[in-house]
Amino acid sequence: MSATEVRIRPRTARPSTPPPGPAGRHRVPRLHPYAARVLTELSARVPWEAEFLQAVEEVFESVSVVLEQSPHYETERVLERIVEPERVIAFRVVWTDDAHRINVHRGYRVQFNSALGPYKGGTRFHASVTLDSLKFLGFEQTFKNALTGLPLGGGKGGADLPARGLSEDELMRFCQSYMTELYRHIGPDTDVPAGDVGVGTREIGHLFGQYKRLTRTFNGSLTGKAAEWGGSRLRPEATGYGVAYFLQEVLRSRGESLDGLTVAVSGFGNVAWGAAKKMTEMGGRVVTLSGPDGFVHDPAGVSGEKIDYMLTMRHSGRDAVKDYADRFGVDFHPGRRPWVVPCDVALPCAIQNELDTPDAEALLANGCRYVVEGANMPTTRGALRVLREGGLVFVPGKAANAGGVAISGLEMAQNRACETWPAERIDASLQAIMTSIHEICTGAAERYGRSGDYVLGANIGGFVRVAEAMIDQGAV
Ligand code: 2IT
Repeated sequence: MSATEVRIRPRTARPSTPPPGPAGRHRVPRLHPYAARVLTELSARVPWEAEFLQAVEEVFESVSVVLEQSPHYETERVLERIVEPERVIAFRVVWTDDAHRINVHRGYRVQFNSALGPYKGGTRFHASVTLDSLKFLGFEQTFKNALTGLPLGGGKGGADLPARGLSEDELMRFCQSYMTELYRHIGPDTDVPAGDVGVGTREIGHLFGQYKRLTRTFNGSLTGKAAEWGGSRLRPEATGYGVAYFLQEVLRSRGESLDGLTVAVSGFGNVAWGAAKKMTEMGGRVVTLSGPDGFVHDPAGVSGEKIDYMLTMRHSGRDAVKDYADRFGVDFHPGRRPWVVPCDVALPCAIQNELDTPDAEALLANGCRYVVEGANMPTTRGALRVLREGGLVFVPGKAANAGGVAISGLEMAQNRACETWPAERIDASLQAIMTSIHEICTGAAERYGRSGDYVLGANIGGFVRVAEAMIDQGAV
């Protein structure tokens, strides 16, 4: 199929009543007056933090039904407290490149909420990193971590580094400089960073090496370490596998399975890789991958050596998927996103706000039945509304992609116990955790009369656990 042959029906072709989805249509709930007031105050205080406000509004909408029945949250001023990070660390990251030029970047760590445990969350090295994006990510992380049931608070960090394109040496110097500031703020009982976009096992290695040198301690202050020296088996696979396990639960609850389903995936990084691997194993057919340069359409399915090639692309330092098309002789669609390709399941696994309203309309028009967020908040507010009201099943990232941080939690446990657990044990725990998150989501949605609404279920499930712990711990 060539670029022009990708079947996309024009937007006007969308039936006036979308085909009935298995989930039923979900109205976006109205804000409770208390939530509306706190959101208005927050918007006035940080009007430029668009992504953070987007994440807060979505959670506030979902928990509005809880606020109605539990007035103590207002008396305890839980919303005012929960949107305020406990601590924000911002610092300069200076490093010298291979041409001996001095480079300056901005590094951050947002220690968002420690009600349930030490701050825990990834480190993102990407040009898009700002305090705003890290606040949204730290906020989301707090509820995601709560859903895992593990003792993990929420945090996020990173730097505005276009990580791809740096030489190996430059990357190492950058990591060392970043850690030279950060080391005094983290620790196994304080804050435990991991990887995220632009930070994988290699970067965690450089960060850990510098941490160890500065503190003279070998401990579990970082997760995502190589399995040979303190990392957990299956940590690299965990986020993507977790997405696949969650999808399996969703399908199972509707009497379906992945076998024979067509899946459109965006991104080609860690989450897309793990998800493609596990979903292919489960009988699904992954027909797209994408990068900032466009998307590839592989109707035969991304499987076998093609999945391994995703790792090669990642390590090449080129932020592009065209190489895949060249190598495997499939179509490349420059500058476009994969949501125009007909699929049963759409899996945005790249970056925030990568799926917008026209994309959502295209998915519905093409008969997509499930959208599962592998990335954090990849769906815009407008797209979310279209998808939820359009009757397909929508699973938010804080539920679907929690497998990564869950296995980070198990890495912390292994580090504390000085143990290395076998892959089978980790995989079984991952499956159990994803099943439990699915139960929490469906249970909470049902309790509030919104059966099948995973957005509502995930937000309420995470929020209540954090809020109750905050109340128990007093006004801090
Ligand atoms: O978004 C995420 O959940 C992560 N980047 C993983 C965080 C972690 O601490 O493993």
